[in-house]
Amino acid sequence: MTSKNLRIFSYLPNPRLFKSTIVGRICGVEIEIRGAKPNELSEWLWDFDARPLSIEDRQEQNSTVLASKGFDNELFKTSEFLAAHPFGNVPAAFSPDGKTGVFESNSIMRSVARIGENTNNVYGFDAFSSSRIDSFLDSSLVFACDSQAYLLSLMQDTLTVDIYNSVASAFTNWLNGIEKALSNQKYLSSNYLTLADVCFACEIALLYNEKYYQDKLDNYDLDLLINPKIHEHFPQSWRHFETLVEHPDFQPDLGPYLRKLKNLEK
Ligand SMILES: N[C@@H](CCC(=O)N[C@@H](CS)C(=O)NCC(=O)O)C(=O)O
Repeated sequence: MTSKNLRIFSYLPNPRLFKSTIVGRICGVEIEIRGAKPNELSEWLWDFDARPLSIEDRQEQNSTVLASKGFDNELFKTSEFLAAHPFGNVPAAFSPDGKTGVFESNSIMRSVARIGENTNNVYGFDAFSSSRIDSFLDSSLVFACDSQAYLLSLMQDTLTVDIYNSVASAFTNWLNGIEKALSNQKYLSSNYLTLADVCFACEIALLYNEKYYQDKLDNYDLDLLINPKIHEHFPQSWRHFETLVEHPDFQPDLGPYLRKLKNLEK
């Protein structure tokens, strides 16, 4: 039996949100999702009761904040939203009563595993195995910061060679660790599937968005980070990613998302 345990507001689709929906499937946690396409969120009230802005919402304007990361327009964030989410980002999760905000996609995913009572030890089985999973999540966030700067610069047409070099080096460092981990065991943190694998697959799916901007990279004579050489340099990491994408709990999110991106193939 499942019950709605968590509400998440986000732009859709969003691989950072998929971390939670995949773990929701594994752990039998039903998640209430609110949101719309990225360019529609400037017409939404950012609140626990997130919704398309009504005329009254617009007049009230109890809080309006200039967008900072990934949005060009003004966003309507209520003061309650900003109290629950001091960094003001999406995905933004809330406890069912709206009183507790949980932010950062890795932490939102952890909260889903905790609500689902850690089915199949997806978040480890003792203090050390759980902390080891956290270690993978933290090292993924280090890469994700560079990857976000890179993708936003492609979107906003502000890519520089420094940004590219920084993400390329972060990607190599991250995958070196992933490759090493997979040389010892079947999954990243252990011999069974954990949050570390979910995070890994979703961060790669997000990076696939660089494909939309291939022409801009061509202008600078730069390669896509996800290029055919990846298979040669990081064979186990890539096989692992491809196996995870086919997993029945991953496929409903990652399948359609990646199919759309792969249709861009020349
Ligand atoms: N590391 C964060 C990234 C979240 C994030 O930066 N979200 C951006 C969109 S890509 C956002 O909500 N920006 C709204 C703003 O800055 O006002 C996570 O994994 O949740």
